[in-house]
Amino acid sequence: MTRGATALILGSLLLAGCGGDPRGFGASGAWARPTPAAATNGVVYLELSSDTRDALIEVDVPAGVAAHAELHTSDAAGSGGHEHGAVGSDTVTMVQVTQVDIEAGAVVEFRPGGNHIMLVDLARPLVLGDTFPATLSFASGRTLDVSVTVSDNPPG
Ligand SMILES: [Cu+2]
Repeated sequence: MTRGATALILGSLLLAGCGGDPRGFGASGAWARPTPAAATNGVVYLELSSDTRDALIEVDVPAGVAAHAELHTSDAAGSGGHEHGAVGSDTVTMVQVTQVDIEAGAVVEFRPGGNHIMLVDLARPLVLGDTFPATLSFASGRTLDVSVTVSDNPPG
């Protein structure tokens, strides 16, 4: 093996180790908090990445899970939003958004206190350990099917 090849391999390992490799188009780590019996809304979190600039514009879940799903984010201005009291210990003001942008090669995290997918009019409570499918639609026309796990904490 030549010195040049060795340097190339080392360089690749370093990139991977630092997470410097641009991530491809995908979704990972989808989870939802369990909901109390009386709750009408649920919240889904995940990580999105895209090789090109894109935007998440719609989320669909089966009717057996919820009537529909909305994209929400935290409302820094604190006005015009709704409050989530049942989904966590804290009450946070949130607003609905029409899309969540993803820069090329970037990762966008949906997590408590920030972006989230809101399940509206749950058909039944989300029970710890359950899984359900969701389809993510993007501005580019691409879609992703993910499996959401009901959990108290993010996976991993
Ligand atoms: Cu919300």
